[in-house]
Amino acid sequence: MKEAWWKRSTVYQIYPKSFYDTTGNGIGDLQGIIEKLDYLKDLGVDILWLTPIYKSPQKDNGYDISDYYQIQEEFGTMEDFDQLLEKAHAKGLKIVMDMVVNHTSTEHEWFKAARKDKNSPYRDYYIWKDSKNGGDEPTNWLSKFGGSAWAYDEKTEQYYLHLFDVTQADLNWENDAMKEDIYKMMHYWFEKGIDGFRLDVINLISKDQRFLDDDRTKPQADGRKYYTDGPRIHEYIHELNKHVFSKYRSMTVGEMSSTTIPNCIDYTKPENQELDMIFQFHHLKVDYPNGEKWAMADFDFLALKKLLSNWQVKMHEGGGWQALFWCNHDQPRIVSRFGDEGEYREQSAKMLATTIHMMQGTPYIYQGEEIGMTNPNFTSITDYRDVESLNMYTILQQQGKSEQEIISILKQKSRDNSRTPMQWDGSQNGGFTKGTPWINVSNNFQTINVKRSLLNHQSVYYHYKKLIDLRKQMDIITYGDYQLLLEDDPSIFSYVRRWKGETLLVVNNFYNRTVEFNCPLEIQNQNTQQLLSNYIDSPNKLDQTITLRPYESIVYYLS
Ligand code: TEU
Repeated sequence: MKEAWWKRSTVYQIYPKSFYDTTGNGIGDLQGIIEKLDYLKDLGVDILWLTPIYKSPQKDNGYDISDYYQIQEEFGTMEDFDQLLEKAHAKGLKIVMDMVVNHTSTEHEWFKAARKDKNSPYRDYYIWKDSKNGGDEPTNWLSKFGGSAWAYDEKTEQYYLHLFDVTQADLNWENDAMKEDIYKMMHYWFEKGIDGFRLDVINLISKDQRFLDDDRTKPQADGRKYYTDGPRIHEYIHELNKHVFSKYRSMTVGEMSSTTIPNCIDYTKPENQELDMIFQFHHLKVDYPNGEKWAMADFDFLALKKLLSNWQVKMHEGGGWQALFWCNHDQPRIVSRFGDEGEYREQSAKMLATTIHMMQGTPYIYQGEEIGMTNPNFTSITDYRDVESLNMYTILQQQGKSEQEIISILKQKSRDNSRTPMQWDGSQNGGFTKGTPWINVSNNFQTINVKRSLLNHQSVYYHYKKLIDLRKQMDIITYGDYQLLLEDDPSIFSYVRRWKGETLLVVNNFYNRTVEFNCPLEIQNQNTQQLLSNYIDSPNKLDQTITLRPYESIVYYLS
C-alpha cells in the first residue's frame, strides 16, 4: 500500500497567540507566522498545526468558538490566512487547523438562538436537561475545569451541559442537522486548501443518553465514563471520515481524553476509516498522584517507561498510529517537568527529545520545545491567564490551601507554563512583541532564545533538526517494532527498534547522576555505529558496559 504522505512527517504546533506579534498589540498573529515560515522550514518540520484562530470570546483562548467561518480579529484577517496557506504550501509546509466540535462558545449564534427559545431549531444542537429532584443538576458530572458540568439557564428553566468552561456548551451529536452543519463547515476549510484537522477532545462527542449519575465512591467519578469513548463514538468519527475527511488528501489527528489502547487502535487502523492518528495522555499523568492533576508529586519513572512502551507495542501490533509528544499548550514544559532547568537543561532536553523521536508514530514539537524553553516560574496569581488555572486558584483557596502552596502548584501544573511567548532573541520581550505581551515572557529569554540556539551548533535546536532528518532517512524509525530493555532500571530508559535485520538501540539516562549501562547479551556482538548523542564525546562503539553521564542519551545503529 502507498505510504501516506504524512507517515514520516514531523509536526510543529503553533500557539498563534504567543508565537510572533507583528502589530505591537502584544498578541501573536498570522503575519507573524508568515514571517517565521523560513525558520520552521529550516528546522525541517513538514506540517504546522495551528491552535484555534476562529472568532472567539477567548475565554479558553480560542477553544470557545463563536464563529467557525471567521478569523479572530486580533490574529488578522481571512486574507492573512489565505496568504499564510499559500506561502506555507509554496515552501512545502502543510497547514493543519485545530477543530473544536465537542462544544461551541455560548456566544455562538446557534447557542444564542437555542438559549432564547426552547422551540428554536437550534435548541437541540445542545444538551439541555430539566433539573432533578426539584432543583439539582441533571447528573453529578463535573466540569474538567472544576465545578458542575451543568449550568442553569433562568430564561428557559433548564440546564445545559458543559464538560469544560461554563462558556463552552457541549454540542448534541445525536442531532443530524447539527452534524450536517459541522460537515458543511469542515468542507469550507478543506475547500480553502488546508491539509487536515487536529480534532479537539473528539472522543467526548458521544454521550450515554441515559444521563446517569456517576458513582461517587469510585475514583475519577466525574461522569467521564458516560461520555468518554462513548456508545456511538466510532460511528460518529467514521461518518466524519465518510462525509468529509475521505474527500480530501487530508491528515487527521484526534485528541483523546482518558482513552484506551483498544479504542485508539480502532480509531486509527486504516481499514476502519476513522482517523489517521491520535493523541493520548496517559504518559503525562505519571506525576498526578492518584490521577489528581492539582497535587504535587515527582514523576513515576518506571510507570512512564512501561506506559510509553506498552502503547508502542500494542499500537504496533494493532496497526494503529499515535502522535509522539511531550509538550503542547495544555502541558508544562517537559524540560521543567521531567528534565533539568539548570546545569543540564540542554542535555536533558535533547535526551527527552530522543526518547520519543526514535519511537514509532508521528512526532509533534510544540513551539519553543526545540530550543529547550522552560516553565516561566511565575510568582503571583496576577501572572496567570488560563481559565482552568484561575478556576483552580479559587477551588484550591476554598480547599484551604495557602497562597504559597497554590502558587507552587500552579508553577508546576498550570497550562500557562507552555503559553508564554516564544523567545526569539535577547531583545525586549524576547523579540516576541514591541508592545506589552498578553502574558509575561519567561525571565530567562536572554539566555534561552532562537537567535542564540542558531549560533550554537551543539544547541537543542540542532539536535531536533537531526532527529527530524533521521526519521526521513531511516525506515526503521517509521516501521520497526519496539522492545523495552532494562524495564526495572531506576535511571535508564533503553529500548530497541528492529526492522528487516537492522536494529536501533536507544540508551537514555533520565537523571542527574552517573549510571552504568550493561548492554544485553543479545546485542553486544554486533557491528555498532553511534547515530546520535547529546554529549560530544559519547562512545562511538557499543561496549559491554557504558558509563552514562547525567541525562546522557545515545542512539546506536546495529547491523
Ligand atoms: O484539551 C482537553 C483536555 O483534556 C485538557 O484541556 C485537560 O482536560 C485540561 O487541560 C485539564 O487538565 C482540549 C484543548 O487542548 C484545551 O486547550 C481546551 O481547553 C479543551 O480541550 C477544551 O476545548
